[in-house]
Amino acid sequence: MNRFSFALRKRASKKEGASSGGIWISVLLFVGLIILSASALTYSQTGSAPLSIEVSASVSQVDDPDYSHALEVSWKVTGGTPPYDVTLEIVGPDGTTEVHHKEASEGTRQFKLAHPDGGTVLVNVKAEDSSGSSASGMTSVSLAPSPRVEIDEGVLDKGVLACRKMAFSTEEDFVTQGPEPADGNPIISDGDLLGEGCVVCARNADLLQAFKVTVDLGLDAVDIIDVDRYLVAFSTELDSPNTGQFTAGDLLITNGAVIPNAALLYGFHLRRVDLGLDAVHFVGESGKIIEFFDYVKSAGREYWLREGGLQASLRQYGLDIWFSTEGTGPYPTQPAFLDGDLLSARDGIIVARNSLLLPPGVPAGIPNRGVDFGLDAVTCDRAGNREHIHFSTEILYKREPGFTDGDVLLILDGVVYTNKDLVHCFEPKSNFLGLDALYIDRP
Ligand SMILES: [Ca+2]
Ligand SMILES: [Ca+2]
Ligand SMILES: [Ca+2]
Ligand SMILES: [Ca+2]
Repeated sequence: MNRFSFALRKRASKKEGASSGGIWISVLLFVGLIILSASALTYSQTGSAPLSIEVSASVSQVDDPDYSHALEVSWKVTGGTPPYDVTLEIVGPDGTTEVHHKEASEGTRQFKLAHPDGGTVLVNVKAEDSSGSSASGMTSVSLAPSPRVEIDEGVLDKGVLACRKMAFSTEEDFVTQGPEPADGNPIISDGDLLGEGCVVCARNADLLQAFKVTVDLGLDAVDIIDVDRYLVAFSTELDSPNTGQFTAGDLLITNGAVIPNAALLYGFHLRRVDLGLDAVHFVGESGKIIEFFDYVKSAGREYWLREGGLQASLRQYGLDIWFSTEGTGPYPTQPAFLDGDLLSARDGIIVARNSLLLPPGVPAGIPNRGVDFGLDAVTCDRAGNREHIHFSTEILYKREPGFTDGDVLLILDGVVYTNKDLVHCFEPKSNFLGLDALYIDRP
C-alpha cells in the first residue's frame, strides 16, 4: 500500500461536517432490517404498552468526491408516556460517533458518510419518555469499499488516468531508470505531468494539445478536475509561442480555455498586471467546476480581462480559485501579499499567509519572522478545508523542523512526503528533482 491511499484512509473520518452535493448511485448494497432491542422495557404508570423502538437502515454508494456512502435511517418510538426524548447515534467502522439529539418520535433521515474503505456502521436510537423510562434500538449496515483505481501495468496505456489520486511535476528534467513511459521515451521533462507509481500521465505537449503548441513550455501549477474528461487546470513556465495566446502567468485548462493572470488579481485591486502563476487549486463542487470550464472557454480570453468578470462568475458558480504568484504584490515597501501567500481570486484575500502555512518554529513571513519561503505548489480538498492544505515551498530550511523545496508539506505541520517518496520509483540518478506542481485527491 502506498502512502497516498494511507492518507486517504486516515482522513476519511474527518469529513462528516462538510456539505457537498453529489449524484447518488442507486445501487442498494445492503438493507439492515428492524432489530428491536429495548434494553430497559418499562411499563409506564398508566399501564399502556411498553416504550419500544423500531429502527431500520440502508446504505448506498455515492458518486461524490467528499463522501463514500449515503445512509438512510428510519425509526419509530411507541408506547410509554409521550413525549419522548429521542437521540440518534451513528458509529462508523473507525469508532467515530455522530450524535443527533432531539429527534422526532418517528422519522427518516439521510446521512452522508466518508468511509471509502467500507466496514460496519452501527445505528443506535435511544428514547426516554416523560416518566423517565428508556429504551434503545440498534441496527447495523455493511458498507462496501469504494472502488479505487489501482495502479497496474495496464494503466501505463491509460495516460492521465494514472493521475486520479495524485499528480505532480518536478523542477528538473531527468532520465527514468524505472517504469518506461508509454511513449517509450525515458526522458522526463519538468513540463510533464507525473502520477503515482512514477507514471507519466501527460507529456507537456499532451496538456497543450488544445492550444496547438508542440514545444515544451514547462509546468509549474496543476489541478486535476476530472481525469475521465481529461480536464486539467495548469500553468506553464513560458509564454505561448503563438502570439497573444497565453502567458506563463495565465491559468490554462486542457479544454483550451484561458484565464489571464490579470483576471486572478482584480480582487486585489491590481489592474492589468501579470505577476506569474505558481500554484493553483479550485474550490467548489466538481460538477460546477466542469460547467465553469465550458463557460470560460466559450467566453474567450479577452472577456476575462474585463475587471471583475472572473470574480462575478466564480460567485455565480459557487467556486473559488486559490493560487500563488511568482512575484510579490506591488508596492515593495508595503506589499499586499507575498509570492509565498495563498490567495483567493474570488475574494481578493489571503487564504493562508506564508507564516501560517509553515510550522511555528520556522521563521516564515515578512516582515515579522524574516523569510518568504515561497509557495510553488498547493492542493487541498474541494471544500477548501484549510487544515487539508498540502504544499511545497521554493526554498529549503535546514534547521529543525527542516524541509526541502521538493517535499510535500501539510499546513502548520511540516513534511508529509519527501521528494524521494515521490520520485524514487523512477530510480533517477539524483533523488532530488524538486517539486513545483501538486495535486492530491482528498488530501
Ligand atoms: Ca515543473
Ligand atoms: Ca506559470
Ligand atoms: Ca509552481
Ligand atoms: Ca517546491
